[in-house]
Amino acid sequence: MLTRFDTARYVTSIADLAGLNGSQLPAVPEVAFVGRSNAGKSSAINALTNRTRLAYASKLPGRTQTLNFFALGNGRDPATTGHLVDLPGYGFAKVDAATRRRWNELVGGYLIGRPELRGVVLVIDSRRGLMPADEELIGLLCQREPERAAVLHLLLSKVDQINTVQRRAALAALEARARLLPLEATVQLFSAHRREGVAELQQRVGQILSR
Ligand SMILES: Nc1nc2c(ncn2[C@@H]2O[C@H](COP(=O)(O)OP(=O)(O)OP(=O)(O)O)[C@@H](O)[C@H]2O)c(=O)[nH]1
Ligand SMILES: [Mg+2]
Repeated sequence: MLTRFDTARYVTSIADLAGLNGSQLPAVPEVAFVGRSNAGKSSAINALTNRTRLAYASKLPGRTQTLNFFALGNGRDPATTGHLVDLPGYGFAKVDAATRRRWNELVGGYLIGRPELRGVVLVIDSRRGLMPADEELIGLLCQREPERAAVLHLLLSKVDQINTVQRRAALAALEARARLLPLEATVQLFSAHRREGVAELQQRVGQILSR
Protein backbone atom coordinates (compact mmCIF):
# COMPACT_ATOMS: atom_id res chain seq x y z
CA MET A 1 0.00 0.00 0.00
CA LEU A 2 1.26 3.47 -0.83
CA THR A 3 1.66 5.67 2.24
CA ARG A 4 1.68 9.45 2.12
CA PHE A 5 5.46 9.34 2.50
CA ASP A 6 5.95 7.28 -0.67
CA THR A 7 4.25 10.01 -2.69
CA ALA A 8 6.56 12.79 -1.48
CA ARG A 9 7.74 15.12 -4.19
CA TYR A 10 9.86 18.25 -4.28
CA VAL A 11 7.80 21.41 -4.73
CA THR A 12 9.88 24.54 -4.26
CA SER A 13 12.74 26.27 -2.48
CA ILE A 14 12.06 29.55 -0.72
CA ALA A 15 14.87 32.01 -0.01
CA ASP A 16 13.14 34.66 2.11
CA LEU A 17 9.96 35.48 4.03
CA ALA A 18 8.60 37.62 1.19
CA GLY A 19 8.88 34.57 -1.06
CA LEU A 20 7.04 32.49 1.50
CA ASN A 21 4.17 34.96 1.80
CA GLY A 22 3.96 35.35 -1.98
CA SER A 23 4.07 31.62 -2.70
CA GLN A 24 1.14 29.73 -4.20
CA LEU A 25 1.62 26.82 -1.77
CA PRO A 26 -1.62 25.20 -0.58
CA ALA A 27 -2.34 25.87 3.12
CA VAL A 28 -1.85 22.32 4.43
CA PRO A 29 -0.27 21.10 7.69
CA GLU A 30 3.52 21.29 7.76
CA VAL A 31 6.32 19.51 9.62
CA ALA A 32 9.74 21.18 9.51
CA PHE A 33 13.12 19.46 9.88
CA VAL A 34 15.64 21.60 11.72
CA GLY A 35 19.03 21.10 13.34
CA ARG A 36 22.68 21.98 13.25
CA SER A 37 24.50 21.82 9.93
CA ASN A 38 25.43 18.23 9.17
CA ALA A 39 23.09 16.81 11.87
CA GLY A 40 21.37 14.63 9.26
CA LYS A 41 18.16 16.55 8.39
CA SER A 42 18.17 15.87 4.67
CA SER A 43 19.14 12.22 5.26
CA ALA A 44 16.23 11.88 7.70
CA ILE A 45 13.78 13.24 5.10
CA ASN A 46 15.17 10.85 2.50
CA ALA A 47 14.80 7.87 4.86
CA LEU A 48 11.30 8.97 5.89
CA THR A 49 10.17 9.12 2.26
CA ASN A 50 12.03 5.97 1.11
CA ARG A 51 14.08 8.02 -1.31
CA THR A 52 17.83 8.35 -1.76
CA ARG A 53 18.08 11.88 -3.13
CA LEU A 54 14.75 13.64 -2.54
CA ALA A 55 16.28 16.07 -0.05
CA TYR A 56 19.83 16.39 -1.23
CA ALA A 57 22.15 15.02 1.48
CA SER A 58 25.38 16.91 1.14
CA LYS A 59 28.79 16.23 2.58
CA LEU A 60 29.48 19.97 2.71
CA PRO A 61 28.03 21.50 5.89
CA GLY A 62 25.80 24.50 5.38
CA ARG A 63 24.68 23.59 1.88
CA THR A 64 20.94 23.96 2.39
CA GLN A 65 20.26 27.74 2.60
CA THR A 66 16.60 27.82 1.63
CA LEU A 67 13.32 26.41 2.96
CA ASN A 68 12.81 23.34 0.78
CA PHE A 69 9.21 22.18 0.48
CA PHE A 70 8.13 18.60 -0.23
CA ALA A 71 4.48 17.75 -0.84
CA LEU A 72 2.81 14.64 0.57
CA GLY A 73 -0.23 13.14 -1.10
CA ASN A 74 -2.74 10.55 -0.04
CA GLY A 75 -1.95 7.19 -1.63
CA ARG A 76 -2.64 7.58 -5.37
CA ASP A 77 -4.53 10.84 -4.95
CA PRO A 78 -2.13 13.56 -6.16
CA ALA A 79 -3.74 16.36 -4.12
CA THR A 80 -1.33 17.75 -1.52
CA THR A 81 -2.37 16.92 2.05
CA GLY A 82 0.78 17.99 3.88
CA HIS A 83 4.26 19.44 3.53
CA LEU A 84 7.66 18.43 4.85
CA VAL A 85 10.06 21.38 5.01
CA ASP A 86 13.84 20.98 5.07
CA LEU A 87 15.32 24.03 6.81
CA PRO A 88 18.87 25.40 6.52
CA GLY A 89 21.19 24.19 9.28
CA TYR A 90 22.81 26.34 11.93
CA GLY A 91 25.80 26.25 14.24
CA PHE A 92 28.33 26.04 11.45
CA ALA A 93 31.23 28.25 12.60
CA LYS A 94 32.54 29.48 9.22
CA VAL A 95 29.59 31.63 8.26
CA ASP A 96 29.68 35.41 7.86
CA ALA A 97 27.46 37.87 9.73
CA ALA A 98 25.24 38.58 6.72
CA THR A 99 24.48 34.87 6.21
CA ARG A 100 23.77 34.48 9.89
CA ARG A 101 21.38 37.47 9.82
CA ARG A 102 19.57 36.04 6.80
CA TRP A 103 19.25 32.68 8.59
CA ASN A 104 17.84 34.31 11.75
CA GLU A 105 15.27 36.25 9.78
CA LEU A 106 14.19 33.37 7.56
CA VAL A 107 14.18 30.49 10.05
CA GLY A 108 13.12 32.61 13.04
CA GLY A 109 10.29 34.19 11.06
CA TYR A 110 9.19 30.81 9.76
CA LEU A 111 9.27 28.98 13.13
CA ILE A 112 7.54 31.74 15.07
CA GLY A 113 4.98 32.90 12.55
CA ARG A 114 4.14 30.17 10.01
CA PRO A 115 0.45 29.33 10.55
CA GLU A 116 0.66 25.91 8.84
CA LEU A 117 3.50 24.68 11.06
CA ARG A 118 2.21 21.82 13.27
CA GLY A 119 5.48 20.44 14.52
CA VAL A 120 9.23 20.42 14.25
CA VAL A 121 11.59 17.46 14.00
CA LEU A 122 14.79 18.66 15.67
CA VAL A 123 17.64 16.49 14.40
CA ILE A 124 20.46 16.11 16.93
CA ASP A 125 23.72 14.25 16.30
CA SER A 126 23.62 11.57 19.01
CA ARG A 127 27.40 11.87 19.50
CA ARG A 128 27.02 15.53 20.49
CA GLY A 129 23.63 15.77 22.15
CA LEU A 130 21.68 19.00 22.60
CA MET A 131 23.87 22.07 22.00
CA PRO A 132 23.24 25.76 22.89
CA ALA A 133 22.14 26.55 19.30
CA ASP A 134 19.51 23.78 19.55
CA GLU A 135 18.21 25.32 22.77
CA GLU A 136 17.96 28.70 20.99
CA LEU A 137 15.93 27.08 18.25
CA ILE A 138 13.56 25.51 20.78
CA GLY A 139 13.27 29.01 22.28
CA LEU A 140 12.05 30.33 18.91
CA LEU A 141 9.38 27.64 18.76
CA CYS A 142 8.22 28.56 22.26
CA GLN A 143 7.51 32.11 21.01
CA ARG A 144 4.54 30.97 18.91
CA GLU A 145 1.06 32.15 19.84
CA PRO A 146 -0.47 29.62 22.28
CA GLU A 147 -3.35 28.79 19.90
CA ARG A 148 -0.78 27.96 17.23
CA ALA A 149 1.53 25.94 19.49
CA ALA A 150 3.67 23.44 17.59
CA VAL A 151 5.02 20.17 18.99
CA LEU A 152 8.62 19.05 19.02
CA HIS A 153 10.05 15.67 18.01
CA LEU A 154 13.69 15.23 19.04
CA LEU A 155 15.49 12.87 16.66
CA LEU A 156 18.81 11.51 17.94
CA SER A 157 20.55 10.86 14.63
CA LYS A 158 23.48 8.68 13.48
CA VAL A 159 23.03 6.15 16.32
CA ASP A 160 24.94 3.67 14.14
CA GLN A 161 28.01 5.58 15.38
CA ILE A 162 27.46 4.88 19.10
CA ASN A 163 27.10 1.74 21.24
CA THR A 164 24.14 0.48 23.26
CA VAL A 165 25.24 2.10 26.53
CA GLN A 166 25.77 5.46 24.80
CA ARG A 167 22.39 5.18 23.10
CA ARG A 168 20.65 4.63 26.41
CA ALA A 169 22.48 7.58 27.98
CA ALA A 170 21.75 9.91 25.04
CA LEU A 171 18.06 8.96 25.07
CA ALA A 172 17.73 9.37 28.85
CA ALA A 173 19.44 12.78 28.83
CA LEU A 174 17.19 14.08 26.06
CA GLU A 175 14.03 12.67 27.64
CA ALA A 176 14.92 14.42 30.89
CA ARG A 177 15.34 17.71 28.99
CA ALA A 178 12.10 17.15 27.03
CA ARG A 179 10.08 16.79 30.22
CA LEU A 180 11.11 20.30 31.29
CA LEU A 181 10.10 22.00 28.05
CA PRO A 182 6.96 24.15 27.93
CA LEU A 183 5.71 22.30 24.83
CA GLU A 184 4.81 18.72 23.87
CA ALA A 185 8.11 16.97 23.11
CA THR A 186 8.89 13.36 22.14
CA VAL A 187 12.29 11.69 21.66
CA GLN A 188 13.58 8.82 19.52
CA LEU A 189 16.79 7.16 18.30
CA PHE A 190 17.43 7.17 14.55
CA SER A 191 19.88 6.08 11.89
CA ALA A 192 19.28 7.04 8.27
CA HIS A 193 22.18 4.86 7.13
CA ARG A 194 20.86 1.73 8.86
CA ARG A 195 17.21 2.76 8.44
CA GLU A 196 16.64 2.40 12.18
CA GLY A 197 13.64 4.22 13.60
CA VAL A 198 12.10 4.99 10.20
CA ALA A 199 8.70 3.46 11.07
CA GLU A 200 8.65 5.33 14.40
CA LEU A 201 9.45 8.61 12.61
CA GLN A 202 6.76 7.98 10.00
CA GLN A 203 4.22 7.33 12.72
CA ARG A 204 5.13 10.45 14.70
CA VAL A 205 5.22 12.76 11.66
CA GLY A 206 1.88 11.30 10.56
CA GLN A 207 0.39 12.06 13.98
CA ILE A 208 1.74 15.61 13.93
CA LEU A 209 0.32 16.28 10.44
CA SER A 210 -3.11 15.10 11.65
CA ARG A 211 -3.18 17.38 14.69
N1 LIG B 1 26.88 7.47 10.16
C1 LIG B 1 25.82 8.16 9.73
N2 LIG B 1 25.99 9.29 9.02
C2 LIG B 1 24.90 9.97 8.61
C3 LIG B 1 23.58 9.54 8.95
N3 LIG B 1 22.71 10.45 8.44
C4 LIG B 1 23.45 11.38 7.80
N4 LIG B 1 24.78 11.10 7.90
C5 LIG B 1 25.89 11.82 7.28
O1 LIG B 1 25.99 13.13 7.84
C6 LIG B 1 26.32 14.09 6.83
C7 LIG B 1 25.28 15.19 6.82
O2 LIG B 1 24.02 14.65 6.45
P1 LIG B 1 22.85 15.58 5.86
O3 LIG B 1 21.63 14.76 5.85
O4 LIG B 1 23.30 16.22 4.59
O5 LIG B 1 22.79 16.68 7.00
P2 LIG B 1 21.95 18.05 7.05
O6 LIG B 1 21.53 18.21 8.45
O7 LIG B 1 20.89 18.04 6.00
O8 LIG B 1 23.09 19.11 6.70
P3 LIG B 1 22.91 20.64 6.14
O9 LIG B 1 21.89 20.63 5.04
O10 LIG B 1 24.28 20.97 5.67
O11 LIG B 1 22.51 21.47 7.31
C8 LIG B 1 26.44 13.31 5.52
O12 LIG B 1 27.78 13.01 5.29
C9 LIG B 1 25.63 12.05 5.79
O13 LIG B 1 26.06 10.95 5.03
C10 LIG B 1 23.44 8.33 9.70
O14 LIG B 1 22.34 7.85 10.02
N5 LIG B 1 24.59 7.70 10.07
MG1 LIG C 1 20.50 19.36 4.39
